[in-house]
Amino acid sequence: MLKGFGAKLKALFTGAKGDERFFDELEDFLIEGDLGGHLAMTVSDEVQRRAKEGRLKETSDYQALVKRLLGEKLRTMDMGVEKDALTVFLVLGVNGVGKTTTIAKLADYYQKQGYSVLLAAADTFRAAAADQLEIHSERLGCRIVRQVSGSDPGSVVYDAITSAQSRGENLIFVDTAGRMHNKENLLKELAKIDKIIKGRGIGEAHYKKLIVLDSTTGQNQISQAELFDKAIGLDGLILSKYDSLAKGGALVQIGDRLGIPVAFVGTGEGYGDIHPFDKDEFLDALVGLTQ
Ligand SMILES: Nc1nc2c(ncn2[C@@H]2O[C@H](COP(=O)(O)OP(=O)(O)O)[C@@H](O)[C@H]2O)c(=O)[nH]1
Ligand SMILES: [Mg+2]
Repeated sequence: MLKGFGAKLKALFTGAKGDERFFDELEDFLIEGDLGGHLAMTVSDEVQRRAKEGRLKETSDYQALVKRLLGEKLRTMDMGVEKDALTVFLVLGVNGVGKTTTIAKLADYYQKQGYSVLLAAADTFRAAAADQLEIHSERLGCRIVRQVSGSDPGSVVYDAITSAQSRGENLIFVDTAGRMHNKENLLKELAKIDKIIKGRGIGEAHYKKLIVLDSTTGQNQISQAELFDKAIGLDGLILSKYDSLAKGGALVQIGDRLGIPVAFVGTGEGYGDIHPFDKDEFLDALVGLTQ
């Protein structure tokens, strides 16, 4: 996994350094690490430039440079939530990426910090979706707002916000459909939900649109996210299934291409398997600065 990549990168820097072949090898290695051709070339060229200037001496100088170059491509975001206001997290993404599971994990994460959490079952397109969310709400001991399958997702969101406002709850997670009869329908529906949330008086500071991306599916995730971003605008992304990901470079590539900050990383199916994205720790592991 990540460690293997970092260890190999470190070994590469420890070995032959100066010749042309080394920089080709470095570029190939970065491509294999899922950084994508463009980023791999940029990084390898910059390493070559600095090496020729004689500014890279130790193995750790190489690692630190790559860390810095990749770090420029990744943004993080503050996912702190105010206790005396209502915050809404609208969770988006195509079917199967892990939206519902991620919501359950985040509900647990914030509940443990003392927040009151409400789940809104706005994926009314799939009959089983609200049931899946309800099972989580029972296990976690938090409230859920749901309606019969096929009902208007916007109305679920409206109900949820009204209900949370009257009870003074802190945090709503809105579970959304990842698929409808067609893409236009889905995006239109999401735009409607977005309008309802704003219309209920939830200001920008208390409203985050988060897309869940399945880290095992790579490239086509990027175009999907771009579509959602264009339709309603994204504030952050959550990488799911990071436990099954072979290489960490994909995250850098996704962050670079989308320019959207990384909020959380999901690393398994259990409630505890979600972590705020720690850029420094991630990059240290990626370039082999931690063992
Ligand atoms: N290994 C792993 N599996 C995950 C993770 N997040 C979600 N899953 C699994 O991915 C599948 C789809 O998740 P679900 O939440 O139903 O996706 P949704 O359609 O986007 O709501 C389920 O089998 C989840 O258990 C993760 O971080 N790691
Ligand atoms: Mg779901």
